[in-house]
Amino acid sequence: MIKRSEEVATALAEGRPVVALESTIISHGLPQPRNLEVARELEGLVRAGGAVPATIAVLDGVPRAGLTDEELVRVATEPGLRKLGFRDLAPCATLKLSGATTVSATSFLAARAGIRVFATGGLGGVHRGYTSVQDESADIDTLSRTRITVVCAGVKSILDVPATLQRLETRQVTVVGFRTDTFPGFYLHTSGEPVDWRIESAAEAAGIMRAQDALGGPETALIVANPVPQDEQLDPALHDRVLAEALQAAETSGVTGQAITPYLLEYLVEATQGASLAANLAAVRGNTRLAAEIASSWTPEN
Ligand code: PSU
Ligand code: MN
Repeated sequence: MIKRSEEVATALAEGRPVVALESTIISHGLPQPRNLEVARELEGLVRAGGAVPATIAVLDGVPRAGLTDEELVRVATEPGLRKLGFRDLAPCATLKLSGATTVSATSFLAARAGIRVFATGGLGGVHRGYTSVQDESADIDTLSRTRITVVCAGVKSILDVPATLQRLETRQVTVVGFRTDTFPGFYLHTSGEPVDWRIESAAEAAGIMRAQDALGGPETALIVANPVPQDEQLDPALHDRVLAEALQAAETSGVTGQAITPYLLEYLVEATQGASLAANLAAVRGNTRLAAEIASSWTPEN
């Protein structure tokens, strides 16, 4: 059902490191035409880190792990590409449609394809105003039942961060800070919320993955929370001001459901004249490099 590219299949068969990359960030999270450059750049960063990139998406009903450049172009430019969570995979396959995969669908497909490490920007989570709209990203549910390591800069700061951390605790998802004692804030170096565990190296992340397997129990994820460097973060005052505006604008225009995350991200890019985009990209780049390092530490031969 999942089509692995030859390069990805060979690397996995030979026990060489592979890093999964998601496609929603490309199709729905970043503006065109920059998104295609970024998609290519991220694959290059994985290679530079000694691993094989496996960008994941569904094309003409076929879930794929590892895309050709032509397929990457489709993900970045095809109009009307769907945004797919795990629950959307079966209908998309049956109707032979194409879509970009979120953290939830990417984690599921990566694990099924035999890939253990995945890099993204910021996870989905509990939205502000949860008590009235009950919008909690399916990312959390999938991570509570999928054996995958996700390297991210925390959860998107458009969310209710403390509520999201609480949900991750309830759902038994392991969260560690990479060289930090506080949970990163996506565009911001820190969200100010404490994180219970701190690690200093990719080798320690790989050690935790082995311990997860040795312990058994529910097949939960490991979140490696890697902050955007302080000097590349979005100015916190600008962030807070523009985010308040964005949330207000979303409410006024009645945007909800799947559309809310892309709406807010795009609003921030425009209102900060690209500064939020720069911080987002810095975060994703750092996560991709670290994911390649973790994948390299984790493979059996190392
Ligand atoms: N990280 C980014 N940009 C994004 C996303 C993550 O830097 O666009 C995407 C991921 O695919 C994540 C999704 O799974 O946003 C969450 O969407 P929702 O809140 O609708 O579950
Ligand atoms: Mn949602």
